[in-house]
Amino acid sequence: MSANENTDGRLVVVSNRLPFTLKRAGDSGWRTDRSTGGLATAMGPILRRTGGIWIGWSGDSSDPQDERRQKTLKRWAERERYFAVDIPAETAAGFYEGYSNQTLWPLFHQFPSLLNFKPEHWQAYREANLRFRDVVLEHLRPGDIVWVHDYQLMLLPELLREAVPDARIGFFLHIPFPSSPIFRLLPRREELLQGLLGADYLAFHTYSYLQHFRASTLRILGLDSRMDRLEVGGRSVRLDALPIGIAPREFTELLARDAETIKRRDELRARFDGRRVLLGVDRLDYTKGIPERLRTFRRLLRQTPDLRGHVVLIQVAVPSREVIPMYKELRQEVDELVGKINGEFSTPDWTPITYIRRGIPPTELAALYALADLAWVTPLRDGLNLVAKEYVACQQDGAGVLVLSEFAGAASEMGEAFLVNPYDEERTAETIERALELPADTRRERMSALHKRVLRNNVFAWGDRFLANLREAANERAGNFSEKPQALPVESAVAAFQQAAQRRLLLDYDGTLVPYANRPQDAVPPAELAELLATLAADPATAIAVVSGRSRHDLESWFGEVKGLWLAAEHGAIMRSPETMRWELYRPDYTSDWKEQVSPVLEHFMDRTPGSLIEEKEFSLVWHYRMADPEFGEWLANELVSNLEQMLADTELRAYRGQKTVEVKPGWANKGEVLARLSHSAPHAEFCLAAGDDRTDEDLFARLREDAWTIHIGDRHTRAQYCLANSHELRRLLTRFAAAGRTESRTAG
Ligand code: ADQ
Repeated sequence: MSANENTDGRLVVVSNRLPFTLKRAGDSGWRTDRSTGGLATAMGPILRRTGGIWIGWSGDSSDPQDERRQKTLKRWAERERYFAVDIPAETAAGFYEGYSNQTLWPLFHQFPSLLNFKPEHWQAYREANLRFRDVVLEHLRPGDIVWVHDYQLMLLPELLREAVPDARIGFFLHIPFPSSPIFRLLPRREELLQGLLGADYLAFHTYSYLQHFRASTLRILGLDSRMDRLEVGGRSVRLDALPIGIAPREFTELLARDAETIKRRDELRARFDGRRVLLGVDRLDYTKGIPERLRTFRRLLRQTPDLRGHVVLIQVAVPSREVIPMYKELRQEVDELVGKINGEFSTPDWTPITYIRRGIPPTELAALYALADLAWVTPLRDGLNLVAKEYVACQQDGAGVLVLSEFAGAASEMGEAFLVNPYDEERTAETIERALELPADTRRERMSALHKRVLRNNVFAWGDRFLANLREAANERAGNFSEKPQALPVESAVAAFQQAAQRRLLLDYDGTLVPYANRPQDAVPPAELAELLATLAADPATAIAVVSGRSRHDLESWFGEVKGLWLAAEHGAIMRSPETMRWELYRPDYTSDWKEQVSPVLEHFMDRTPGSLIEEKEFSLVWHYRMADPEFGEWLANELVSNLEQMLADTELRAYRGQKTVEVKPGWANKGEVLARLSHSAPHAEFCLAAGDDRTDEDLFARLREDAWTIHIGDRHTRAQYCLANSHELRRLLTRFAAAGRTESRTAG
């Protein structure tokens, strides 16, 4: 069985850590610590259903030869199907504390000044990714689906793809993807992007991360993409925004049925009776905005004396990554701030901040979430933030308030929260004060909308969607894209042409029927080309169309006299049928008002690029840079497309990279659409051939039947089944067709 068949296959989850952690238990042996959390909860049922496995680092790098250690890991494998990757201590340090958490983490969270890069950390990162690859390969079976998680394993998709070209691979990034000017600062940025592009399906929490990723692949690798896909190495990579959810019942069940949780909640309620409880729950990480929160709280108490004695902030912070100096400093800073604020405001019967610096068990956490009047979730930057969702899940019929940072990915789907900019401590304090004063009904209304959404968009729905999309993407790749098109078997093509009673030929112009010229106006067809097309078009059994991005004026002046020839100009936005000889608009209501806004942008690029020029057509504007310095031209073209994409995001216009061009045109002006309108000519054509050389022709190839002869001119990656080296070869083929048509009509006559 091939890995591409649409079978359900086993799921192979790969993440830095397993749901289990291996810990030394004194001299007596080894202990297994279990970590809970949405991902483990969500993957559990899917892994059981698919007979799947989970691969990750054990968390320990000491004594791999120790027998008792090996026994423990063997037990994990047998009982849970968790397979541990062993990483030597030095590699683990460079990989985890080094490149992952001192290079990628700060940069991806928009803290470039905290970036610390060492070449040996990069080596360790690569080495660790290779070790993960080896363990995956050890277990991978045909038909399996591999789901790689997060920033520690960004090289893994490509490493797997090289080893098993038809593997089905998905990747989910749990942290933000930074904007491209920031991503560009990253040492080894190219390798990371290439690593990710080994996947069939790449998903992020939000559309803005996805956009940032696209901008980076465009600017750094020069790869053009659409919103939901990118083509690379003859493969298609599907892109998506898919925010993770939580397993709400992990919390709601505790509150509904677990005696200990209910008791704890009631105790806490009694203890804080008459006071409003504000709650922060975070890993102790500089991205979570804890000092900013504490300072904001201090400001609140300073400016509103009435609140003193009536509010408390419970801040729970679990220490993490403590070997990294930054984290140690943060811990100190938070300790000091809490001390100062409590020192400044405490009274014998009230302490403003209750600070818990450790992880707390789920029962306690659920009780706190149910208790809190306000959850204060204000990271400076956060991929998504699960705490926001966990709090909302515990507020069934509650009147709790969620104050959420606009820089948390969760903000993009939690519009009913009170969104704040955590750097603006003054306004955040105001928002908190205002939120606390709102009538309970208003608070309940906002919370209820959030609550329903958190329950519905849960982690199970997320996992199912990820896997369904990944399967679809992998199947599509296997089906649609030939890794390399074959050289056209010319004799077979001529024979098929000759035997067919009806034929249809769709031919691009520039780069296909004629070679490119430096200036578009110089690519004039030689007289024999018009004659050749005329000979082909004269045969009633053959419908033939020139389908070009050129203006109707160009096509008309070159081929206007050729009888029987279809002309499709501006990528099909306007067509002329050989019967009526009239040009017809695809969208009669089209207006070109948009050009006023887009022109200045293109002009700006033209001014910066000696040798480049702008061409205006009815439906599009094109920036040509064929004569510009090649590298500079490519670099600017990437930048231009990226700027235009942001500018045109809400319009029907799109920016496309062609052969040394950037073209802005309506999305519906596309060659794929031409086909529908041609179908009444030669409706029963058994022989259908399309030839083209650039991206716009791929739309046409994608729409054609599987038995069509799709021919790419050149050597780029393509959907086409066949290729020819250049326009001369294509014209030679067409000349053979013309001759074959004549022989046949002589025979018939
Ligand atoms: P994290 O950075 O770990 O996750 P977050 O999404 O808030 O951030 O998840 C933290 C988890 O730890 C929550 O489930 C929370 O309940 C728990 N937790 C935090 N402090 C605790 C404490 N003191 N005691 C017990 N439990 C505590 C990364 C990304 C996020 C993204 C997730 C999931 O950084 O942006 O939301 O992955 O994709």
